[in-house]
Amino acid sequence: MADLKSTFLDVYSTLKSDLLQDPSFEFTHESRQWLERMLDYNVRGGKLNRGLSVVDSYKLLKQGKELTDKETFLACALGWCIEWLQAYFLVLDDIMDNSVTRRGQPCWFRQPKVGMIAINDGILLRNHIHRILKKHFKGMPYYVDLVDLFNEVEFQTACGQMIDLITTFDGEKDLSKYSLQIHRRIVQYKTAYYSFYLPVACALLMAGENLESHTGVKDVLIDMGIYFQVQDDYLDCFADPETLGKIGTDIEDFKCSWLVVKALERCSEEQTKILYENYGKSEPSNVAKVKALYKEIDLEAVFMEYERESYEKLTKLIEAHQSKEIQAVLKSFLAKIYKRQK
Ligand code: GPP
Ligand code: MG
Ligand code: MG
Ligand code: MG
Repeated sequence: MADLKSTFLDVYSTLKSDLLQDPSFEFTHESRQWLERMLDYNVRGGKLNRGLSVVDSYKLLKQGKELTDKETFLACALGWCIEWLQAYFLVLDDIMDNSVTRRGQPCWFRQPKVGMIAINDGILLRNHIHRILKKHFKGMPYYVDLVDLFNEVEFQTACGQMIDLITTFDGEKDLSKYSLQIHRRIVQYKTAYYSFYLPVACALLMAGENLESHTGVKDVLIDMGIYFQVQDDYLDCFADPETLGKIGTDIEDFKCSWLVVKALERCSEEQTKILYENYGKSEPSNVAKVKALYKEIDLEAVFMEYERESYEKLTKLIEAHQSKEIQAVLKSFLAKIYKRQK
């Protein structure tokens, strides 16, 4: 495993150096330096779960057969395309959510001398995906499907992000419109497709499979992605920011978080009033009241129960699958996220 990670990181260096020498642009020393700093800051420092799982999944689909050096490189490069996509989303999401830290450091746009240049950096990160695909996959029979897949998933994510944002302020702040159904729709689109379906879809394409014949796999991955974002919502409020690497902003941002939906289900009339008065305000005293309320109605226990149930349900769905290879791919995903602390 340590070995795979170091191979994966070597591929990052290769891809980065290609991008810093991209013949379609005449780099100056300054612009090359900016780009290198921006990439190292935003692309390299995550958990790399999404990227590494492309390689893991591809190996499992190859039934444990030793990969050639070329196959390993390509699987890693595809994994990095997802990491680039993630970096692009996070740089922009942090501006939109007015976040403070990410991966244990200030959000990129909060760096002195960066500010709103971060928007253009996000656009560049997005373009890099297609520079990488073109350079390394252009001759492959699955190239068009790959480009189409990235475009499709990016579109779904941006639509999810749109509803995440517009539900927070639709003329006025109104908690009564928040429900589990709306939450599910938001997180399915903003998180599940790019975080769970995309890595497996990449591995399937590389293995020569047709994505249309794997819709059952897609459904399980989407459910797993929803569970993953519920964890993200939970951690936003209850995790130690030091461990999590980011400071939560969901309460301040009036987000349709799983926690607020569950709170609305469980609050007494009195407690609902407190929630309405304090949710979506940036003053620390308002945020503290919401957090105290969450503790009072024991949302931590509600989440633990949800987590247990989700694990059981997902395991059953996975075990119903005919192919042992696919089962192994899905189980390795679930094992990586179950009871995660960050
Ligand atoms: C996670 O939401 C969703 C994204 C990062 C997708 C962003 C999509 C764009 C098109 C920019 P989140 O805000 O809960 O994530 P986090 O808690 O990590 O900020
Ligand atoms: Mg967001
Ligand atoms: Mg965010
Ligand atoms: Mg979040």
